Amino acid sequence: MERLKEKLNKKIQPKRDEIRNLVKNNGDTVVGEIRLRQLYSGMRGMPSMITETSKLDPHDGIKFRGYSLDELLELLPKSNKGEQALPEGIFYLMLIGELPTQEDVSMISKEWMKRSKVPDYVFKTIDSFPNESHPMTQFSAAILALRNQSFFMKAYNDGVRKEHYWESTYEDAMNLIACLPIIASYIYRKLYKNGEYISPDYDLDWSANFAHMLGYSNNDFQELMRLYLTIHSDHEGGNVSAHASHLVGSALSDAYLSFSAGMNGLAGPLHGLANQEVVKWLLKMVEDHGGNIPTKEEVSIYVKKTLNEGRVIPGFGHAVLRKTDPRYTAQRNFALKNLKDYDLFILVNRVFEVVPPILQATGKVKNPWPNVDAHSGILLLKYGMVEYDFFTVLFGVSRSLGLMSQLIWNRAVGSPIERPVSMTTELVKKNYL
Ligand code: HAX
Repeated sequence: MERLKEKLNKKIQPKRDEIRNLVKNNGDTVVGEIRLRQLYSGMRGMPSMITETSKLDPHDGIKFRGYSLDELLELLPKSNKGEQALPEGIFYLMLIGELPTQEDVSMISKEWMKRSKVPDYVFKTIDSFPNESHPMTQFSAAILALRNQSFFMKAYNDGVRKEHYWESTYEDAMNLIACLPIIASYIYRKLYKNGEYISPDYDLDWSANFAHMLGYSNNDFQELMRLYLTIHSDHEGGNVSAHASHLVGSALSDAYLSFSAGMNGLAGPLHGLANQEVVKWLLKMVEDHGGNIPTKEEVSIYVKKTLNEGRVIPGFGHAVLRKTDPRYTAQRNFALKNLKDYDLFILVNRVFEVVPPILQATGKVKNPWPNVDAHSGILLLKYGMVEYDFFTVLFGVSRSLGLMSQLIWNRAVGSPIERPVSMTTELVKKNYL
């Protein structure tokens, strides 16, 4: 058994015992109450599942196994070619529950390199899509095609015992994560670079190799990729991509089915697709101002016009957060250091000053502050990646780290099939009013 799997193995039985005892001794403890309004408002605030990898606090933002993003960007091992934390490290933390050493992260980089073998039929699946198909459609379909290699599916068909489910799920999860940069970069090069593909460089870390296969080999872009793939990796269990992935996985669907489901949720404009929507919206604003960066007053008029058209301001608001997203701040810090004079960064800052009071004034928006998607796109544009309809795929590659850690743990502790109860309005009125 490889070292990471061995380490995980040692953590599993104590966790199973902990959960069994907790439920046995405290199973009737009430952990929340449900209001009628929550049934009609997307289950906001309802505690309904366990996710060990990370927890979102409305005011403190995301914590991964108890560590804030700021702390982790300091504490996680870095590449020897830069200052950014490596996403391999956050994966280790989410999976094992401890901070990794430099040796741990290089073990993961090597393991993913070793596992990054994408069968030909997956490329053929991608090739069969017309170029007009959104990159997320092609990404999700390619993940499904990859499913043919599922170790879990094979083990299940061979009658594996429940307590061993996690082992083949671990194999699938690691293989899937390893293959995603190849699949994503293949889609990118097919759509935008005349199908001129770039072979992996096996000496690089996961992010730098991904940047290299996309066709961006300069150090700054690789650093951006490390940051990007770290900060988008997980956002507890209730967001659409995590929840969709969890739900589908709970039926014992394998890692490929479960992750593809998550990606279909991420592809929605209120979730991960918001990163492309932000760029589209910003560029249209510039275009409408004759190619110039609009003034604060002009931004304000533009924002109000968007709202009057019955549209949302992309990149602002959140279902849980009630302050500026720390992932926004992490990207802002990167921009301040590396591209502070970039005109679109100046525009993003202007939008940040203008939008919150306008959203507050509507009297209905619960969180007027920017989320992760308000910032990510312009960083990529600055380094020459201008094909913004691809940006959600980058988000998806990163999200695999969280969703796959969650799935492995769900299998390890034997999480049951998810089956909440739905109501009818008639029943709500009859039984509760
Ligand atoms: N612009 C305009 N109106 C907004 C808004 C925004 N950015 N954010 C919320 N609202 C509106 C809602 O549409 C809702 O209006 P109605 O009552 O007329 O339906 C009202 O304010 C209350 O919404 P809320 O409770 O504050 O927000 P929700 O929890 O319902 O929704 C969303 C959270 C993120 C979906 C929402 O803020 C939004 O649509 N934001 C813009 C899209 C976006 O940036 N999405 C990415 C979110 C982060 C993420 O998942 N990244 O992947």
